[in-house]
Amino acid sequence: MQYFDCDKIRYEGPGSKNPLAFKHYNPDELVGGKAMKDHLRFAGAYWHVMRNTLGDPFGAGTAHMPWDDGSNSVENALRRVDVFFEFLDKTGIEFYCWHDRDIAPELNDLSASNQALDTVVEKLKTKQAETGVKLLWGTACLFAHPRYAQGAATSPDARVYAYAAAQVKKALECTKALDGLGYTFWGGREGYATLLNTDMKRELDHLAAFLHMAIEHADQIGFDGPFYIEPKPREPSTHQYDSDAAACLNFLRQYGLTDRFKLNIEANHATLAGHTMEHELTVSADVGMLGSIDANRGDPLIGWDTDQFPTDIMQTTQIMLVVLGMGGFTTGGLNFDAKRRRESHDPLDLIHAHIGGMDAFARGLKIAHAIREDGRLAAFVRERYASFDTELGRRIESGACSFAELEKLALTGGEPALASGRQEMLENLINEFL
Ligand code: XUL
Ligand code: CO
Repeated sequence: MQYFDCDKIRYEGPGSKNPLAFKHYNPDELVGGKAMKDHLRFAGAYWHVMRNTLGDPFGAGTAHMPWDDGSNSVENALRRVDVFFEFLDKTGIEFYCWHDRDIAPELNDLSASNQALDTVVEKLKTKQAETGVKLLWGTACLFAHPRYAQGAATSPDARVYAYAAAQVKKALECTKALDGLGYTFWGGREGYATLLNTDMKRELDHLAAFLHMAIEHADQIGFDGPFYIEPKPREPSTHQYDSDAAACLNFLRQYGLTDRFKLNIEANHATLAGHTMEHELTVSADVGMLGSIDANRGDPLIGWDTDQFPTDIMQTTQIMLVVLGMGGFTTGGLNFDAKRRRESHDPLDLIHAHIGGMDAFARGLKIAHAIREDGRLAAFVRERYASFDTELGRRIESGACSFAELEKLALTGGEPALASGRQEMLENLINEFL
C-alpha cells in the first residue's frame, strides 16, 4: 500500500514547472568536489512527518493520516514505520531522527513501553538495512507526559529524575542498536516558570550529573557518537536553561562536558532567543562545537516556535556559509524539524514541504560555495583586521603585550583613522550571488 500520491521525486533542473520535482537539489551533483547529498545530509523528523496531527492551541488536528488508526497499539506504530520509509524513499532523504515516544507508544508501565520500543526498533533496523537509511540521532521525549510537567533531569522530584534517566538509558540503547550517529538533548521542560519555587543552582547541578551519567552509560554500551544539546530560550518553560548557544557552552564548560557534547542549532530557536541563526551557528562553530542543525524557520509575525519549512534562500545561504566554513558536517546533518501549516492536511503536502526545504538548501549550498570561491567577502574581512597582522597585532594576540606598552603607542600615535565597515557594499555583494 502506498500513501504518498507521487513517484520518487527526481531532479528536473531550474527550468522545470513540475511541483513534484527538484529544481536545484541534485543529490549526486558535485559542489566543490563533494556530492550535494553529502554536504547536506538531510534528515526526516519522525515526530513531524508521522506524528504531527497539525493541531494548535485553538483546534484539533487536521492532518489526513489514512494509515493511522489513532490507537496507541504497537501494530499501529509498526504500520507507521512502513509509511515513513515510503516517505523517505520518495523524497530521497537518507537520514532520520526520532524521540522514543514518536516511534513507539508509552504504555501502562516502563517495561511495557520498553518492550514496545524494542519491537519497533527491530523493524526500523530491518528497514534501515533494506534501504541504507541512517539514524542521524535519537532522543527521549522528556516533556510530553504529565510526570515531566516540572522538568525531567531538573525535576524537583528525584523519582521523576530516575524515570527520566531510565528513559534516556533505553533511548541510548535503541540509538546504539540502530547505529545512530548522535544523540540529542533538547531541554524540553528543563527550566522554570517562576524562581519563587525554584532552586536554580541545584537543578543545574542535577542536569550536569544526569549528562555525566549519560556519557558513562554510552561508554558502557559502546555508543561513541557525540551528544548534542539543542538550545531554545523558552517554550514550553518560561525560561529554559539551555537558552542559547553561549549559555549552553558556558554550562558545558562549567560542568566539564565539552569533550563529548556539541550543539544542535535550530533556526527558529535562534530567532526566539533574539539572535540570528548565523549568530548561533558562528558562536558554536568558532569553538568547534557545531554538531548538527535543525532546519526550519520562524515567522516574524508570530512569537512562538512555528517550525516552518526553510524556504528563505538568504537564510540557507548564511547557514551553508558557516557549514562550509567549518569544513562540513561530520556526524551531523540538516534535520527538517519542520511542520506543515494546519491548512496543509494532505499527505502530499509533506512531500511538497520537503521538496521546498531541500531545494532551498541546495541553492544555499551552491550560492555559499560560489561566494567562497569568489573570495571577495573573505578578503574584505581579512583586510579589515590587517592591523592585527602587524608586529603589534601579533604581540596583542599572543598575550605578550601590556597596557603600558599600548598606552605609549596611543600617546604617540595620534588619532587612529578608522576604515569604513562597508556593510551596504557587502550586502550588495551577497545579492550578486542570490
Ligand atoms: C522542540 C524541538 C524538538 C527537538 C527534539 O522545539 O526542537 O523537537 O528538536 O527534542
Ligand atoms: Co529541534
